[in-house]
Amino acid sequence: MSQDIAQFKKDSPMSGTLRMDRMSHIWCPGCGIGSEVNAFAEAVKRSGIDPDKLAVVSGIGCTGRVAGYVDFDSIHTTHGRAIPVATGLKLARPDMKVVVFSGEGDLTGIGGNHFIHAARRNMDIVVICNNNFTYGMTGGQVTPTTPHSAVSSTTPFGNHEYPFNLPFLADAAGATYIARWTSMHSRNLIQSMEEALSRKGFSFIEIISPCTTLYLRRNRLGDGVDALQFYQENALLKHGADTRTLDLDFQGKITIGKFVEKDKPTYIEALDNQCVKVVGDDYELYGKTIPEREAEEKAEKARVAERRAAVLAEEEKARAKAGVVKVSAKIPVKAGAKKAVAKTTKKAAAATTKKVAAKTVTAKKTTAKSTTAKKAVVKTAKKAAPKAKAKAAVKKVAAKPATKKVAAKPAAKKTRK
Ligand SMILES: Cc1ncc(C[n+]2csc(CCOP(=O)(O)OP(=O)(O)O)c2C)c(N)n1
Ligand code: SF4
Ligand SMILES: [Mg+2]
Repeated sequence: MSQDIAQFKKDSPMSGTLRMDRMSHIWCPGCGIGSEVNAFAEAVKRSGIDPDKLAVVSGIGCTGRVAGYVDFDSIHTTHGRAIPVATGLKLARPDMKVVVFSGEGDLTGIGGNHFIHAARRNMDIVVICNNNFTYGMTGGQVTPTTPHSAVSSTTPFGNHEYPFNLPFLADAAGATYIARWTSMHSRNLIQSMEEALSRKGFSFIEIISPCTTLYLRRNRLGDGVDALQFYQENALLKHGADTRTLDLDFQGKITIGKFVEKDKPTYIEALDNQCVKVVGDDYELYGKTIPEREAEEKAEKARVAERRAAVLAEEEKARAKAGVVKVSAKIPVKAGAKKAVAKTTKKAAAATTKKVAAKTVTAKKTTAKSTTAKKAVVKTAKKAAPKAKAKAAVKKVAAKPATKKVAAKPAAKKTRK
């Protein structure tokens, strides 16, 4: 490695969360996995979680390679077994945040049984599922989510099976946090991953993602950029949507958002409750009583909050320096809440515009005495006006839902030979 590249890797904003020494990665150009990993690294950084208390488990597949690129403890385990390995890890180290990052084939094909039982138990893990509708690594075979009629190497005349609606599957099985995004929705993804990392219980995030080399090419859907444009034009934001309505058709609309967020005792909490009933308050897990473990948890939570506040303050400083407006907020589950956020953001935008305008007027009043001063004021006012407009525009964008309802771009045509 040349000295320059070594320095570049060392200076990368991702070093510390991603293993820059292992770059470049194996993923194809346009594949969605890279941006998802980037979003994950960003979410971890912002979450305030101690990197030494985070573990990532992946199964086999292109997505399974994620475990090899994160700079946390990680396990690249066997096909379909990411969830049982993560479960074992969580039971052995309840103080750790355990994340599964795997493909839909790994998680819901060969690993489907583990998936539903971990959700049923409300196992305290975060499951991030890269859903590219195909077994990417092994040559583009049909998976449990391949849309009806899509072409794959094992369904050359079109898939005749009915695909899983993953959010509904997770919901029916008992998951307590469920969201779906596409690999294009980086900002939502970061927020959603941050939320999932900061809560307890089985959290499931599905990410619709392009497998450019096998799925897109085989279905004549263009390249990675075409896929992102398709997501942009066909994603419908619907927080709190009924998970039964989230089926995906071949090149149809993609409902995205946070659909479920609820509290329920986790597997370990339910076990604790049961054991206290049987053994009494002397019950211990790993030599610690429940109040002792709760105290430790509380102390760790305070440390996480402190680290998070420091990271956000740094970000705020950088934003202020660059003149960028803050847009982050907790994702609302209901559409009504979303409207409220939009309203508040719009109000804030109007207030900022007024403030800037007022500043300009004050400057005019106080300094416009001499002709040169007047000239300077005109200059300032001219400068301030587009700035105010730009600021208002940025806020306006923030106030809009992350995606717009756009008239369906004709689905990229699937022509078969
Ligand atoms: C027990 C077992 N069966 C089959 C395989 C072959 N195999 C490796 S990866 C893979 C598919 C992975 O698909 P997915 O999870 O969707 O990940 P992607 O490559 O699409 O990211 C299969 C079938 C294996 N490694 N082990
Ligand atoms: S084969 Fe598909 S899933 Fe695998 S890296 Fe390439 S584009 Fe991504
Ligand atoms: Mg896949």
